[in-house]
Amino acid sequence: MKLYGDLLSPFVRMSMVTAHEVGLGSRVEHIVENTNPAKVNERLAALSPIGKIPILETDHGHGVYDSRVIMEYLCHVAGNSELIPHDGVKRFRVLTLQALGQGMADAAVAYRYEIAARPKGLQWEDWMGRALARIHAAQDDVENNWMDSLSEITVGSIAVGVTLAYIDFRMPDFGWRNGRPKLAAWHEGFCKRDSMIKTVIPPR
Ligand SMILES: N[C@@H](CCC(=O)N[C@@H](CS)C(=O)NCC(=O)O)C(=O)O
Repeated sequence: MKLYGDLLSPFVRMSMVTAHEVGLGSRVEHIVENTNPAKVNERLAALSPIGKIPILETDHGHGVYDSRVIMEYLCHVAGNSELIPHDGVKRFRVLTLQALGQGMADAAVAYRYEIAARPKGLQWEDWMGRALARIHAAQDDVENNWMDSLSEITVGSIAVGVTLAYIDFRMPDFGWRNGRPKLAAWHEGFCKRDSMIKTVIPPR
């Protein structure tokens, strides 16, 4: 299997962390591929008309995307039913936590594009403010309502943990730990996991 993308993308890193957590780290070849939201990347476009990273190319040459589907695919290949439990109540709790972590990543990436990629005259202040508000609301929700679920390694805890690491890297002054001591303590431990150490964002 090949996984296309840059570990700087939280969605790519979530996929690679999942690969390591289910024991497939050595079977997934990571191929560094960058994207620009205003340009087509032909290599990625051949595997996905959407052209966003990550994309996983299976051993049969099929493209699997997006990160949510890749994470499930990896659990399926590994025969792992812990990261996405089968049981109804637990399953949808985990999948909702994953959506919460990925929604936070969507807002953080959108904010980043707005400040780093969009020409100054075209930036929209209210829209950027809304993205930041979404990130804060997601973090408050995790602190207040999801700490029990974070105690287990699932696609939900991976999505939240990797997104917070992305925010630390791209928005170091965001200060998300202020007023969120439980989340801060949990994240410190999460970042020490082997899967996080093996996927650390290369310096640039
Ligand atoms: N929902 C997608 C989001 C992926 C995504 O937004 N990837 C960004 C990088 S972080 C990307 O490829 N951007 C390039 C583009 O928008 O063309 C997923 O979960 O995989």
